[in-house]
Amino acid sequence: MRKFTASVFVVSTLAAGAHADMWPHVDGSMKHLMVSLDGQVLSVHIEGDALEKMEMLRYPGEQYNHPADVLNEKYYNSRYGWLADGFIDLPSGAGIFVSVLDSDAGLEVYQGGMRSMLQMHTYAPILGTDGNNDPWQWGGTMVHNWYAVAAPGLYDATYKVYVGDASTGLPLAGYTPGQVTVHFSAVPAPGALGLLSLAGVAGVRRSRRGC
Ligand SMILES: [Cu+2]
Repeated sequence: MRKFTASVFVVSTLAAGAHADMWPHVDGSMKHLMVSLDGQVLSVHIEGDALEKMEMLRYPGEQYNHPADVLNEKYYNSRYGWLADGFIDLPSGAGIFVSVLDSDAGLEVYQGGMRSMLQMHTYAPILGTDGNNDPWQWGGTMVHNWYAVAAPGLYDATYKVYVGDASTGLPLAGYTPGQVTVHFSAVPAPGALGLLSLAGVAGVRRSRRGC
C-alpha cells in the first residue's frame, strides 16, 4: 500500500513538471459540420455518422497554458469542425452565424480554429458558455471549437446556422437557416492513475492526426 502511494506521488510530480508548458490534447479524427448555401437556402450536414458521439476525455492534473486553461480538469474534445461544403457566395456585409436552439446544461463551448493552430485559439466562451449568448460568427474557414463539460455523461446541442448581417448578427430576410445537432459522450479517464492516462494519450497522439 505504501509503495502504491509512492508511485502515484512520483507520477503526479513528473506530470506537473513535464506540463509546465502545455496545450490541450487534440484527440480523435476530425468530423466536419459541412455548411452549404444553395441559392438562399443554408444547410448543414455532418460528415459520416451524424449520430456518432464525440468522446470527451479528461486529463486529471494537467494545467494548460492561458487562455486554454478554461479546459483544465474538464472533459473536452475538438473533433467537430465547421467547414464550407463548396463555394459559399454571400452578399457584402453578410456573414454566417450560429446560435443555440437547445443545449444540455453543463455543455461549454470555447472558440477554436485550425486544430494545428491551437496555440493561437482565443478559447473565448461562446454559444451559451459563461453567459455569452450572442450568435457566434463563423468566418468560413475550418474552425474546430472546443467542447467541454465538468461531469461525465451524454450531452447534445442543437444549433441554428443562418445568414445574417455581419455587424449585428441579425438574420437576413429571404434566407432559410439550417440546423445541426452535435453529440458528446464524456467518459471517465481510462485509469485513475495519471500514468495510465498519460500512456493512453501517447498512444492516441501517435495513431491519430489533427488538421
Ligand atoms: Cu478540420
